[in-house]
Amino acid sequence: MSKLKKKIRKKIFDIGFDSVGFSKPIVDLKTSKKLKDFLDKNHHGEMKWLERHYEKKKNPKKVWEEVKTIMVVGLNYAPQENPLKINDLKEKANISVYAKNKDYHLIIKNKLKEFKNWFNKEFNLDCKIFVDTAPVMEKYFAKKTGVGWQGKHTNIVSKRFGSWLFLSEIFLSIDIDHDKPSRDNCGSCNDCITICPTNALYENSKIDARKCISYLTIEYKGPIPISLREKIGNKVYGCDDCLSICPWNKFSEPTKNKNFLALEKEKDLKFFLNFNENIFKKYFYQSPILRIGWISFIRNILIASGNSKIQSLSSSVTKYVTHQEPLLRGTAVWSLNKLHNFKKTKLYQKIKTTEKNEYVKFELSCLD
Ligand code: B12
Repeated sequence: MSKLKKKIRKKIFDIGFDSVGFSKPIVDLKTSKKLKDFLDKNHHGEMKWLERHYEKKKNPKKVWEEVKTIMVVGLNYAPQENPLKINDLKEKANISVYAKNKDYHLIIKNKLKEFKNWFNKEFNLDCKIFVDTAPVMEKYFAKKTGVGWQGKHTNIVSKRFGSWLFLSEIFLSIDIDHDKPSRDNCGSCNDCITICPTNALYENSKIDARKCISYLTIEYKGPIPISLREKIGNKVYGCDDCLSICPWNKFSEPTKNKNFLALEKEKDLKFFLNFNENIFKKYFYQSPILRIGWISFIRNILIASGNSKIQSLSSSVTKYVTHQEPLLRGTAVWSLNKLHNFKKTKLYQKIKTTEKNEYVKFELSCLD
């Protein structure tokens, strides 16, 4: 290993990253074809930005012309407890591990900036830093640099950190000897494919994002397909089932970064049903949940409330049946019908005759 590489690696670990690897900035033809196939099948759903990113993803030089080396850095965010336990707590709002504290983008960006400043001073060279939202094939390069292999859940798995690594990249304009790619260590295990409540995963490492609970509760803004609602259970933001079941997690240690540890115990669904938009914004200040907005969040809470079958939630859900936002009216109708026989109520008769919105009328007709 060159002295330069040693020095850079040391700095990365000093800053607090847990894993690092180096690669040439080339995406192989097979991978670009797979990405195209994913897009052609419309498996990205409403995430249209993935189409716009296509050319750049295929060719990192279109992201930064000077790039000669891509460094992938991983940060362990393993939780202290297996998140699968929370699936059974029907009265609780189940928030995915990565969203239980500050937005990881902010935490990682700060660390990457620290590296950038150091690199700039030390070598008088620029570098580019990316986390998540840029047109970079993060998982492909993570595999290529030996940070981990692409598990059947499509995410990167590492022998040391299991399925709990955030990924980010540093583009350098200098050549550094690259690392060997990781070997695939999933073997015959299909636990992640089997556990997925909505069958979003198929074959080896392929996903139809439109079925993924993470997509439905975070990225998708419309009415969640009725056929998938019960499968969402108590999940109100993201899903970790495919990661949590991964047997490689038994080697992982809970993250030492306190910004990634859950800030509090799971809250009751009732607590969030009483949130208005202002309270939502204050409560989720600095959380990734802020990004989906109050309407999507309450939509998710209404679905989880319906799935809870806890009748005492009915009064809190009922107020959304007359809300000005059609998405919330429609979802509340579904939710109330799960909680009790809504069709037998006077309220149902009333809104059945007064509702004008086509989507809400559709939800009402589905109760017939
Ligand atoms: C879009 C996106 C999503 C979408 C689509 C998910 C997906 N699997 O692509 C949705 C919203 C569903 C999502 C969900 C989640 N995401 Co996300 N997401 C992204 C994002 C922004 C782009 C990924 C992308 O380009 N997808 C498109 C597909 C085509 O990419 P791909 O999986 O690499 O596709 C390859 C495989 O299908 C492969 N392939 C095809 N056939 C075969 C066959 C074999 C044998 C193999 C090995 C491969 C293979 O070829 C394709 C092209 O290379 C990345 C960040 C980034 N910039 O990369 C984060 C990212 C992948 N997400 C991440 C996380 C943490 C999550 C969630 C866990 C969040 C949560 N708890 O809810 C879930 C996990 C769900 C899941 N099982 O994927 C992390 C994953 C970290 C890791 N260790 O890998 C990333 C890297 C963000 C980050 N910076 O850390 N995400």
